Amino acid sequence: MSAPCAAQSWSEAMNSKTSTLADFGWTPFFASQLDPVDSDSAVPVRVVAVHRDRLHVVGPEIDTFVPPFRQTEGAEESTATVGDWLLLDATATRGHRLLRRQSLFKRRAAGAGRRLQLIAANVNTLFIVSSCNQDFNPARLERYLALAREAQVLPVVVLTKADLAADPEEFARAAGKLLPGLMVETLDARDPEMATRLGQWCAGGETVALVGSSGVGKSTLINTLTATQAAVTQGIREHDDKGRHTTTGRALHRLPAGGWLVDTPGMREIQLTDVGAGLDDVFAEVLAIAANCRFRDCSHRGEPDCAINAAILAGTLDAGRVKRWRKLVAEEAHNNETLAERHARNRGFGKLARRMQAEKQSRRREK
Ligand SMILES: Nc1nc2c(ncn2[C@@H]2O[C@H](COP(=O)(O)OP(=O)(O)OP(=O)(O)O)[C@@H](O)[C@H]2O)c(=O)[nH]1
Ligand SMILES: [Mg+2]
Ligand SMILES: [Zn+2]
Repeated sequence: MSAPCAAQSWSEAMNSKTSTLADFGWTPFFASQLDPVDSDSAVPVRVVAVHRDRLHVVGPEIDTFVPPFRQTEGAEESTATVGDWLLLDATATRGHRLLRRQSLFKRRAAGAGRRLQLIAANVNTLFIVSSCNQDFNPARLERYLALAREAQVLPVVVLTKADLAADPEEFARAAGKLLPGLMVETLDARDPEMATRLGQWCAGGETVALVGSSGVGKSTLINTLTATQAAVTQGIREHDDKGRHTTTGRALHRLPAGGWLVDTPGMREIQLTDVGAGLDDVFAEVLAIAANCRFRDCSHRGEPDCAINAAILAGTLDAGRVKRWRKLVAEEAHNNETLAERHARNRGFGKLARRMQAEKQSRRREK
């Protein structure tokens, strides 16, 4: 399984000559996708960075560049992205098959066409970072939770600046209420000890990503998590395929604990779009109650026999949570409305307005 190696091979960076596929995040889920015919000749590699004209892929004893890869012509979602597992062909110089993903962060670009952007695949855990201060905001956390659910990634809420708060546990309790079984950690992001606290999600073969608003301590966390491998965050010199040296930032960073950290601009800019199913998950208890409203299309704004209203009055459902749910559902619907649908709706409205205008005029003539 040898291939042209870069100046500083990835396996060297891994500090071990006996690295296994599992160190790179390989699991039985991926192994089960190999055909018997594949398993002898296939070379599984993980995509650690996507450049315009090539993919940086690594695996045990392999660290190389291959051309961009799309499994199915015309299917954007089948384009290899950061974190993907790709089978190389027998020459180990180009992709041959993209393995099915365990999870996927994607987003629709704003504007006409709303092009699909793939952000990261096969992430296990999403650290949702907020602080024990005025940044703490249940609505924002719920958005990120919906995003994690939609992507099929385990969310963990990381509340930084615990050292500055009078009662950090108060924030942890509030966060814990947002989703049954939600894991919440409060910590000082600058404290090297916290790497141990987050260790279980950063261990060998695990892949983590971070989201959170500006100033909450994402960079601080990354620095603390990667402290003993400062070089990794600075980008490592590599040969490009023409033999020259270039310095490229990797999107997937190796953590000293053995895991992988996603650090791409896309992840930093991710917003809430296309998360319908994720929203239903995060607000499952609200949906369960709404199922008991008398009207299927109840807007829970004072209709008779509204179960949501009743639950709020009975004190079993938080009115703030219902408000946030309604807002997110409306936003989601707006985001997902295609341009064509928006035009159709506007046209429909125009037609209705014209018809009403015409009727009004004919009534006037009749008088
Ligand atoms: N006391 C204390 N300060 C922290 C903690 N976490 C972050 N900070 C400080 O908060 C400031 C902002 O932290 P950053 O790590 O730059 O925040 P960020 O999330 O990367 O922000 P953006 O890059 O703008 O998105 C820095 O001055 C950090 O030193 C913490 O847990 N405790
Ligand atoms: Mg930062
Ligand atoms: Zn209702």
